[in-house]
Amino acid sequence: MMSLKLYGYWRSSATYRVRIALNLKGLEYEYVPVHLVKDGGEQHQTAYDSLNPSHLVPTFVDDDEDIILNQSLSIIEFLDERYPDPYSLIPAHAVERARVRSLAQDIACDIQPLANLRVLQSLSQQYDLSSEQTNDWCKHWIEKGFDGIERRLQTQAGRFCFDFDVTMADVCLVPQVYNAKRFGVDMTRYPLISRIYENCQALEAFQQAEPANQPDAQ
Ligand SMILES: N[C@@H](CCC(=O)N[C@@H](CS)C(=O)NCC(=O)O)C(=O)O
Repeated sequence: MMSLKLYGYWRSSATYRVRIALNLKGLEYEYVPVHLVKDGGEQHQTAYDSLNPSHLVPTFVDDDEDIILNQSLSIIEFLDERYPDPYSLIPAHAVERARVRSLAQDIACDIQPLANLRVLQSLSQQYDLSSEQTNDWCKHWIEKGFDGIERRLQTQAGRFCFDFDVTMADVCLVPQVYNAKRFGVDMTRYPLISRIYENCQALEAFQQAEPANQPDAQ
């Protein structure tokens, strides 16, 4: 029996980040789908509540070690420290580490939360926004975030966000681009982000983590 489990949803960008990291580390894991929409959302039901009282995916579980973790960035950092091979997703040098973390947070803290399902549900149910308006809302915040990231990448990007190594920043960027496309963001505005996205997509670890390749994909 596999001891590593990932509770997630195919289209969740936070889950997608952890899938990429697990694949890059070459770790086998059981993927446990949590349907975020069906029956009011399985993330709110008792079975999942005991694992993650925040009612968000992903949740990472290691049964052998009795570890239950939420927050994709914390899970990725944990995996990076626990399984340093075949290479680190967070560099050793203090300044580089901080730069990788800040780019990851540009996405995970400043973009994704604004387009989260519960935010969109609140905009439509409490504030009566149409689906076209909530779509525009998501596009607006993704574009604001990408405008800054594209400019920052001009000073540092190589094959990936930081030169020639895949880092936690790329692991966050790719799912956010997937999400941006879903909301109709014009990616030709972001040539560097697009180039890095394509370079990552050439790697098997990224391909296998794609939403369409998950067992719960619809
Ligand atoms: N900061 C969290 C974000 C988690 C999160 O927002 N997950 C979304 C899917 S990407 C979710 O579970 N949404 C369910 C809901 O809004 O009800 C992380 O990085 O893990």
